[in-house]
Amino acid sequence: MSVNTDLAHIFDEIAALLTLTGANPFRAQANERAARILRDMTDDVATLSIADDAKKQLTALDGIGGGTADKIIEFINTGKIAEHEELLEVVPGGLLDVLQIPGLGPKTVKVMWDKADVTSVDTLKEALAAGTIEKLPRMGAKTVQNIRDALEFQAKSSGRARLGVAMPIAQRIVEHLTNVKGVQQCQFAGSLRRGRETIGDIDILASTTKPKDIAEAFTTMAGVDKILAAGETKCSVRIDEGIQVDLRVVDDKAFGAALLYFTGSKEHNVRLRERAIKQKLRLNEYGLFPNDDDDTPPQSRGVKPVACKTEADIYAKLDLQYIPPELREDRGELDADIPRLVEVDDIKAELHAHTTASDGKFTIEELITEAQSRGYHTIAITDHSKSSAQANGLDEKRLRAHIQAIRTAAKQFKTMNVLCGSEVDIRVDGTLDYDDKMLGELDIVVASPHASLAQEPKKATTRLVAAVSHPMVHVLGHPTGRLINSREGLSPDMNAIIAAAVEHDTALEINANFMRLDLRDTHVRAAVEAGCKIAINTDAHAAAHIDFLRYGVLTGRRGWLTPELCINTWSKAKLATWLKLKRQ
Ligand code: DGT
Ligand code: CA
Ligand code: CA
Ligand code: ZN
Repeated sequence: MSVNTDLAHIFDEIAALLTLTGANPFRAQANERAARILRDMTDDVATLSIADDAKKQLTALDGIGGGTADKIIEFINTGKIAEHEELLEVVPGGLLDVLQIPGLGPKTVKVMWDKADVTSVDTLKEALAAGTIEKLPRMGAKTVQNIRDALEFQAKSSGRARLGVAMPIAQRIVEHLTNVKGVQQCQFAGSLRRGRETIGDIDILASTTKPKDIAEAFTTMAGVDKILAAGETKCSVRIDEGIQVDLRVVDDKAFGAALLYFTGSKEHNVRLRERAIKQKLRLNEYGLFPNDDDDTPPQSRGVKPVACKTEADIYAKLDLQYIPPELREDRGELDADIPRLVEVDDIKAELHAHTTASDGKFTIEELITEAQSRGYHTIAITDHSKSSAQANGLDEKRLRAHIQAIRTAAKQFKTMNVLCGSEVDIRVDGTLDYDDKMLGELDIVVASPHASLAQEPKKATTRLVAAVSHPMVHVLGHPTGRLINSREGLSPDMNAIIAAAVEHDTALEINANFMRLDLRDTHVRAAVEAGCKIAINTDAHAAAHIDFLRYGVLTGRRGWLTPELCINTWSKAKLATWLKLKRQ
């Protein structure tokens, strides 16, 4: 897989470099297409291209021409592509970093390079400071401000991987290590286990009877880019995705104590240790021990721990309820009565999903079938509204035809409650993209902001409060419009929105896509405390997106969300009744 990813990366760079040299756009597009095909491909291109008929096999793939096939074979044989190397001699490599800045495309970067001598992020910063950028053609004050914001945001967010990127990697590694001879227990810990929206590094714990074997298996596994440390109890590697992974080998009998310690957060651990001391106990990564005021660590004196095998044992001995990892942030979890939190298996309805009518990949039937196969009782089909032209949003005429098509398709699915809905744009002034008559013809309305996401906070508050207060709106979709690590989104007064949502009985969405996770955990917590209804939706455009549900659920749990407040967990009848209340 890794060769496919490496090659895709190079084809993307070739495309960008070609645009920067002012080459024919078709050449760049061909390279972009090659990158996309390589990323989507499940076969390892390295095995294809060593076959005798390599070129024939490669060109048989849709979208790969002779030139691209030659380049793939060249890369497999030599480890590089001459065209790429030649382009890098003409175009400063630093411009590729400039292209990574959100909102900056090759055309703009080319102008900056030609007219303002920008060759890297640093020279861009200098040019911004000197005021040369805003004098460039077609470069308004707003664009310049956007570049400044993006640079600042990038500096703040650098170095943390998104939850949905880190999670599959960690699961793959845990599975790999679990199969190594001698391994007794293996689990990921750290911020990933707590379900944070971004992850600094991946922490993995294992116990084993053969420490050398697991260290060997870990440092030689596929995807390791660099070994940072390789000891018997701790190994660290950097993997191809640029993420650091730490493996700690711990004593099987005290696995729970180690898991508790390395799950953190650090602040939660501090609270637990304080509590232990008050109870004449002492907590560390080896266990919970009697506190005998001897400075030498108890485990090295053979002192028998009070608890160490499981986390549950330790919480119990500290007279605490078991605290789920998602709550371990020192946000009052030691002093609260912890409710039963929402779980993935509780979810029985998807209330925000797209079909080919707008920008989704599903037909109506495919989407309903997918929801049915997940054991859901309800699926809402919510394609985009007319203002989202880039997403092929529907005008009234197309929407009415779509409603008819959905009603017809739904007849084949007797047990499913299929809802005709819309993800209607919240315009910049808070008005909606369809009139009340049109909205009234829909079973469910998810109102979301898509454009003007750099709006000042006061205006954003007014805009979103108007949307949640609208009598036809059931759910406020991805309320801030942020994209993790790439776009800040709106910064409204969330308490005002929550208050309006409670007053008008509108649900706020946790968009489960790991790029969004919007509402974020802290907003969910505030909403839950106010008794606000919450929807967890995947906003699925394709089948794989439905699996993002878990990230939404993790975010909900971090916000102390119970099944009662999460409308996607309700029974078919209860949900249907609530939806109809807004149609009376
Ligand atoms: P990250 O990686 O920045 O997203 O956040 P974490 O929470 O995964 O932090 P990390 O990887 O530095 O350490 C993993 C856990 O190990 C952390 O949550 C708690 C524990 N830990 C690490 N260093 C300390 C420490 O100095 N004191 C305490 N009490 N715990 C620590
Ligand atoms: Ca970590
Ligand atoms: Ca770590
Ligand atoms: Zn959507």
